[in-house]
Amino acid sequence: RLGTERYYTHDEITQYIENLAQLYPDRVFIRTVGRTYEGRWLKTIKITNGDRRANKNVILVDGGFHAREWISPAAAVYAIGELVENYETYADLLLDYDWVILPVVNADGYVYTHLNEDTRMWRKTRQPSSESCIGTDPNRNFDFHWNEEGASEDPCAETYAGPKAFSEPEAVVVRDLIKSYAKVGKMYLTLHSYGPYILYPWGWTLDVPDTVEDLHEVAQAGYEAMFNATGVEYEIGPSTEVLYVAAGASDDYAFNAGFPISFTMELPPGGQHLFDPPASDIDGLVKEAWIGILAMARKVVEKY
Ligand code: 0X9
Ligand code: ZN
Repeated sequence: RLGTERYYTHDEITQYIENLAQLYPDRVFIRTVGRTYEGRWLKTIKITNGDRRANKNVILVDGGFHAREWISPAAAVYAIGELVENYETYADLLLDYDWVILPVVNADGYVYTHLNEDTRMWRKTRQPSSESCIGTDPNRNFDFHWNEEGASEDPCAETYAGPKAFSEPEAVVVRDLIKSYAKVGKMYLTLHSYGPYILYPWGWTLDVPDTVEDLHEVAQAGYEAMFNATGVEYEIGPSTEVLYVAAGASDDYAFNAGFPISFTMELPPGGQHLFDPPASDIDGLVKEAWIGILAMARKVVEKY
């Protein structure tokens, strides 16, 4: 099992999930779901109870949309470790639900932030977007209110929406995952930093969905579990109200596609640039986040 004493590379994380599938071939499955711009393979890990039942409900989790938000893949890796290694503890959660986790969506960007101090704060993908600038914000690249408020048309901006919706292969991968689980998917959770926030739709408008009470109830379960465990106070609410309007993001796309629960969970800040908690903070942050994720998943299992 990967520890929480340091941040891992994309290769290490991929190796780890492949090892798990070899160790537990009857209940853990790896699927190659696409390739990044620079040619890295993106793989999901599906965690089941091994009963091989088809069409089970799904909780879909991703991390590493934004390259510099290293605590996000760390939280995804911790969730994977818990679900696989402590699987007896979560038997109730895996009875009718499979978990599908893509720990590092923007693998090219993640690798780039590992190069040196100067590249540490990179956010976007690595596909050239103009003569002079590189990268699109993968969380502005989805074809749901694409390039509307809170997204930029400037290829050099940190929130560049891309030349067209789904110009980024990494966003296409997440789109296809969302679509393939649109019928059975009950919760979509995309891990970011920094907050601490649990954000629910909409993020493209100040309007809220009809089912805002369901969204709030599940988020509240996460809030309470984490508050009771550590005293942390995640702010919960509609994305646009709590944070800002940002159209073309994956959470709104998943919610619109049919996931009744869709959250952006932004882990707490840390470090010099607030996106870079020191390695010594990883353990506390990811364990705390897991308590929240677990409480939200239990609420989802109870409701849907
Ligand atoms: O701006 C983002 O993409 C997210 N915040 S971050 O600091 N990690 O970049 C928030 C996205 C919230 N969701 C929507 N606005 N739809
Ligand atoms: Zn982010």
